[in-house]
Amino acid sequence: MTRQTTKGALDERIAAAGLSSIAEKVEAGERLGREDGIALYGNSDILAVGALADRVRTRMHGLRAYFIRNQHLNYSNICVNSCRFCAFSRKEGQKGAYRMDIDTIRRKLEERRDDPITEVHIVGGLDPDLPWDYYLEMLRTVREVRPDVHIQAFTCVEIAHFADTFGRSVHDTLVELRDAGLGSIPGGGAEVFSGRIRQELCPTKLGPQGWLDVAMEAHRLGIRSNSTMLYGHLETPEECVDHMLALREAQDETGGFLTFIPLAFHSENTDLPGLPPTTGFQDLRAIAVSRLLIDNIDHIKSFWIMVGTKIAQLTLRFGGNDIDGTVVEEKITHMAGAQTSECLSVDELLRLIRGAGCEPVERDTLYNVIREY
Ligand code: V47
Ligand code: SF4
Repeated sequence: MTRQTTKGALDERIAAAGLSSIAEKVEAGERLGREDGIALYGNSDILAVGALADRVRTRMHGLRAYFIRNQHLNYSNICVNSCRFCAFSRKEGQKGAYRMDIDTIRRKLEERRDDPITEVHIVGGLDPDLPWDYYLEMLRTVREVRPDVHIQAFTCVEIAHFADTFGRSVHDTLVELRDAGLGSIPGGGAEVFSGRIRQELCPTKLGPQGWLDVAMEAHRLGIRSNSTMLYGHLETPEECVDHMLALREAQDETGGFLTFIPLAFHSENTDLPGLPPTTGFQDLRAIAVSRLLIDNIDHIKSFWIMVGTKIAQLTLRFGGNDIDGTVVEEKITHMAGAQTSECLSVDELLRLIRGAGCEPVERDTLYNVIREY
């Protein structure tokens, strides 16, 4: 079949799915609205929705698919909050609680000193007993052991916790962290911005405006950050669309978000037991709709740890252009029952990307190209 006929067949499919007017906007590069987002969420023809998202993805990135060599470090799971979706956090003294001292962190980094990673990704609980110096020391230690790696550390929620606990402004907190080695901020803690969901699942957590304020303050200081959305629990399509649009609006103002990552909820060991795992359709839809709605964040990433390698591979032709990286030692999803391995080799990442008909590109945290394969 010629390329033209394939396109014709796809157009017919998109029309049959009732998506012609959205497709026209997509072709014209016109911004989609809230109603479009809701219609896309409600459309059961995932191939048609995915085809539209793939058009945008190929327009922006061709067939390039990014990955990174990184190491994750979850330094403490002791947390003042008790988010109902979280299986990772513990109270001090509770079974399974842990806190890494600086020597342990140093050892974990040294164990992988010979791996050519370009990023250390650090996330933890809101530990009430760690002093401010601990965080600065942690960053300095990473810099000392691996002077060349980019440190992506501390979600907006952790940064707001530091500011509150240590009596500093968010601005000063960020400046001190940056001076100690912080390069950028991971996207966690955004969850779903809906007030209803926050009340139900994480009432004491930093709210949506607080999360956005920290991210935007960081952007104004030149510190880039990621963004996320936790889905597959109690959220509605409307709440997901509103979440994506709030991120789009913030991005219009600062341009500081590097990527958007939908995070698939895992219910095991959480206070939401029995919620089924997300389906393949849900995972693909979150990627596709986000690619179509969030037109100003360059990259859409699927986190293979959460959706599994098979779905992560599919997302590359449903709007996604990044499948994260080698990872190593992820705790947050595994404590919630994720069955995925804790690391992937570069060969496996290359095989997944090539198998999807895409071109592997190794990147650094800021999406500078390290190597094209
Ligand atoms: O904020 C918590 C989520 C986030 C569960 O920036 C859960 O590249 C699924 O920040 N099932 C923290 N998800 C992780 C995070 C992250 C992860 C991957 C990539 C990036 C990035 C950042 O994990 C939390 C929350 O949204 N989470 N519990 C759970 N049971
Ligand atoms: Fe604490 Fe984060 Fe878990 Fe909430 S999601 S309980 S803030 S570690």
